[in-house]
Amino acid sequence: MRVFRRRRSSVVYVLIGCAFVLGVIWYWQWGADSIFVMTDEVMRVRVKRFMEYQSSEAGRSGPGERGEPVVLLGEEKAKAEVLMPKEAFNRLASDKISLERSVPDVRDQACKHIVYPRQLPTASVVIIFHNEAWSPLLRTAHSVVNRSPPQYLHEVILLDDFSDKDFLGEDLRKYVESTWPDGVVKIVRTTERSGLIRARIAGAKAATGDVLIFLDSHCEVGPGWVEPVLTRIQEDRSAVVCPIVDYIDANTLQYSLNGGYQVGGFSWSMHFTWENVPERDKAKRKYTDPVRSPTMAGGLFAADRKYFFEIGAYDPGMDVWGGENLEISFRTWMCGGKLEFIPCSRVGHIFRSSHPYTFPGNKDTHGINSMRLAEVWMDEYKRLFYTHRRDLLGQDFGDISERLELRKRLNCHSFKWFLDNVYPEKFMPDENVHAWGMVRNPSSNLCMDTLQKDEKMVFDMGLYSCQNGASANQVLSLSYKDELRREEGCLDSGGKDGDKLTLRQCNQAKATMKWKHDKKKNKIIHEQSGLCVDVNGEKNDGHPMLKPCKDTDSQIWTFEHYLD
Ligand code: UD2
Ligand code: MN
Repeated sequence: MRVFRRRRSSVVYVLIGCAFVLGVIWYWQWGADSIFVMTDEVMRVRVKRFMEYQSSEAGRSGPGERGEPVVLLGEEKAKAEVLMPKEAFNRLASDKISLERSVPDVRDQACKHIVYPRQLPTASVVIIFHNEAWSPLLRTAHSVVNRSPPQYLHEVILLDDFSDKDFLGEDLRKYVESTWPDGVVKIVRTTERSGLIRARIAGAKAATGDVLIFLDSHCEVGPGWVEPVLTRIQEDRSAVVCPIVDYIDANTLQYSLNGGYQVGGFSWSMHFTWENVPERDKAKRKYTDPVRSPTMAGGLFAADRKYFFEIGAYDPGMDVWGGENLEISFRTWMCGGKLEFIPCSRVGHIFRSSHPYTFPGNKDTHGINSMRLAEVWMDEYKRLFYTHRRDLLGQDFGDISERLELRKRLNCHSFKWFLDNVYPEKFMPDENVHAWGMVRNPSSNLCMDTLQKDEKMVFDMGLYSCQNGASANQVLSLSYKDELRREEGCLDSGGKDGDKLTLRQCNQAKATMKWKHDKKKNKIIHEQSGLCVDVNGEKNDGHPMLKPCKDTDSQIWTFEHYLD
């Protein structure tokens, strides 16, 4: 028995040895050559195709070329209007435009003169989609292939998150295989609806290039978009970087420049916001330099592939949509990385007013995902999130133990560190203020209330029965700068008898936005005019207004909390 086993194993060794020797001979004779000839040939074809597109781009003609708007008329217009609410963008207009249309070069002049290194890491562009329409999806893929030099484009991964539209099955496969026979564009499919967060993780796992670049499935990249991104990550592998997001109009598909010079912030209700670049960052840099940003919008960004996984990829416990953008932002900063916008890299995105897909179980995934984010990363500041989302208190947000372990393992900073060091401009409604909470007129038991108006708009502050701290609409702060404010909006007034209190973007230079209040007299005085805030007989849904100061109950106001 033993003899037999020994004899069998020696036969195996001899066979392995022979196979190895034959392998070496084959590789030496033909292998190396044939491998290199193959890749050279593929690259040659790709470079040729790229050059052809580049040289023909300026001369292209047809609807929507150079990013121009497509305006439908008559019957087509009527048909488009019926489709719009369902698809949340004008598919008929989009279908009229070539999948390879040209877009305007909206970069700053200075960007065009930068010489980037010849040797750069390669990119895997991951485009996730669920039931995306045909033309925006393929226009995204074509724009990436046509405008990324082939030596830097390792692959484009179309990550299908379990779409159930027929044309995204076989038709898509055939189109991709016949259009890009070299395999540069690949389709990877999830086997269940994963939501955009887990879909991105799946895409990242399938990728093999040096750098991951994520895009939504309705984008068009601009000329020279990829080189500045790869250059920055080559310089610093801990930089997670975002292109500037230009606008593609959902109705006309017009590509237009995002002229704002802005970075990302957030609201305490855990929504992404755009903020002007702080003066301190403007002063020490050229326009073309990367600009640091506290947060990212979410869809369009790049990271070193290995680094992306080292700092925890995404929270796989997050569903469908929302919250992941602030989670990756806070985590990147708190765990030793940095987040930046690259002004010379531009990518257009179709901004849609609603989601053209379902949310399984009709769950508020933004709310629940944000709970996970707040519980793992925001320490005591999660209170400010729950002030806005009291409805979520007590809801099940699943198991977060692995994310807490990740935070420990990476030895990440506290959220306070993030606020102090990365986002010192962020206003905290209940810290470093004289008073905050409900602003109440005791005799009427009415409180100042936003009446749920959209705080990005300008509107008059309202009055509503006090909700005993249960309504985020009634939280106001009296800041050290004598503002009466919400997160971003401050109360302003013309200063005449009967004027209402208008909430608009805070502006410290405006004297009409300064208010005085002292605990003893309990009046709120408009500094510039010397008039007092008065309930003036208004009821629920009414408005407080300015009146000459006098000794009356309707001018008494108390804050819920006083801090000094
Ligand atoms: C923004 C981001 C988006 C994401 C989201 C917050 C930009 C330009 N877009 O919303 O990327 O960060 O904020 O979560 O910053 N998708 C799936 N599976 C799903 C649902 C969506 O694959 O279950 C795909 C979808 O087809 C699209 C992408 O995820 O390509 C983002 O979805 P969106 O375009 O509806 O999100 P958007 O732009 O409103
Ligand atoms: Mn999108």
